[in-house]
Amino acid sequence: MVPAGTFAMGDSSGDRNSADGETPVHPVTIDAFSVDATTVTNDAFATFVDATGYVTEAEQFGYSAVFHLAVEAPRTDILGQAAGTPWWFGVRGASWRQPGGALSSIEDRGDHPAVHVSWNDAQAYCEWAGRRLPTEAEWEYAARGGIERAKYPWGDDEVDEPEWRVNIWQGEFPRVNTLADGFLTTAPVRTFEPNGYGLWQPVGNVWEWCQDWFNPSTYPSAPRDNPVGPADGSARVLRGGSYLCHPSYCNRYRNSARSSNTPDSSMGNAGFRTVAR
Ligand SMILES: [Ca+2]
Ligand SMILES: [Ca+2]
Repeated sequence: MVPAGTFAMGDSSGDRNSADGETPVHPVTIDAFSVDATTVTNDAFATFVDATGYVTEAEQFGYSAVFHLAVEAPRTDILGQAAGTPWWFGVRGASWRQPGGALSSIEDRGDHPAVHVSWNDAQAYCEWAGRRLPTEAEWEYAARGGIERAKYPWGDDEVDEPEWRVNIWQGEFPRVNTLADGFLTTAPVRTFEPNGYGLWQPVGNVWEWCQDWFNPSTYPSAPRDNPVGPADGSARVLRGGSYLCHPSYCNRYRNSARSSNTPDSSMGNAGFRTVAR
């Protein structure tokens, strides 16, 4: 359980991306809740699919977004590159079952996060599990692990002090990854050390869907008591960054960093964890 409490939500370290609306820092009070120690694994997602016959949106659409160095598919399955982010390929057949495309599988990745799951897919899993996605405020509160105003779940030490603490990108993004942390794409969910509330890898590894609609201008007037985000919007909140984060490209592997995507989007570096009250 994450205990009830009040915390300072937002960026206190000065590393914010202004366009993402990480400030002002404001006090938020959260009731106690239970949160998964890890993101939902492939094994857990398979149990859900076996029980329900659920078909993910990536499987319905017939393709999903795969990082170029992670593609394991025939060339003819590569449908194109994303405008502005040419390291993302649309790959036919990519899904949670085949995260790199048709020539890949999750056979040895049962304890890796389920990826290529959309916000809508995550909702379906939660409904089956009798749980729900965290609100953005719950996510940040849980990620902080009880340490006030820190940059990371473990405090303010940098990510490689004294050794790698998080699965992000090292080297020259997006072409050369030195793999100093050991992983090009996903790591098993129980890698590195959990934070003070027992959460593994809230930052890094995979982005995590939150319940809220995303709006970068809400913090100045956000409710302070168990906020649930804007009433409507077009994109859902993603938190925590992923194995593709790097200071030169995406320094969002921090407690307060915010991102978003449309609720039917799926990609090889986003998953989710669930909560309940
Ligand atoms: Ca890595
Ligand atoms: Ca994460």
